[in-house]
Amino acid sequence: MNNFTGKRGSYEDDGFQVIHALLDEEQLATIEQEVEAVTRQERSRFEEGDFFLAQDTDIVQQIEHLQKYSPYFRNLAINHQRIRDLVENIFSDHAVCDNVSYMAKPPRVGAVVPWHQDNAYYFLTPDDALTVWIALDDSTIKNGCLRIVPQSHKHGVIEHGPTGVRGISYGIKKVVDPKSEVAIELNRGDASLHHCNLFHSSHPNTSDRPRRGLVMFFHAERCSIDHETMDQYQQIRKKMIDNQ
Ligand SMILES: O=C(O)CCC(=O)C(=O)O
Repeated sequence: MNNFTGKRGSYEDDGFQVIHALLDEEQLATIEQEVEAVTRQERSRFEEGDFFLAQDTDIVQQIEHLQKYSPYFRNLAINHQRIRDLVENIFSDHAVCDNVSYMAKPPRVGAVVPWHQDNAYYFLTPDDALTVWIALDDSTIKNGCLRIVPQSHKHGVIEHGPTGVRGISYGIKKVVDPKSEVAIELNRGDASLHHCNLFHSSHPNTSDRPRRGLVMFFHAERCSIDHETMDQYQQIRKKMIDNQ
């Protein structure tokens, strides 16, 4: 495993890119308050598969579709000019935000995220879609930073299957060679962008420090969704959630 600290990556060639200081302290503090406000909402408000506590704790580990539960995140998904400019510059098109999620790894209890490609969840053609992963804490190898395989976005979506992991229920079936992966260490406020076909994962948090990320998924307006495959996946997903 290589440590990519200090290397920014090239979105087009490597399938990822690091953006230093995307958000300032004021914006980060507001995001923290707004995530906190969503976590205080009645649990019954959350749709199935949108809200997960860390196993055997009452600590929030993951919230999907924050934009459904908060006007603040609805607005962030549409109107954050710096994020929008970054993404639309890559797409050369209007960007549509499908999901704003919160992915936390609490100290010592944060779980593994198995290797996956995001387009195995979104079914977009062409594959002009990406994730903006924003660090709310310094994100390091010890606390479970994102790991990626550079250039793995170039060969489409490969076969996925159930992982048994809550939240990231679908993962790449083939074994990923650990020598091909790099860890993306970020400071609080930095972000990484990754292409929707890039292999990525993360390890559990073995440290005493939290590792929280705000994760925004965008697609170019010219994309269309393969609804038939999406419906098949939704049925598999429902079974996976019911079995957990
Ligand atoms: O936060 C993580 O560890 C994984 C995030 C992820 O899967 C994603 O950004 O698509």
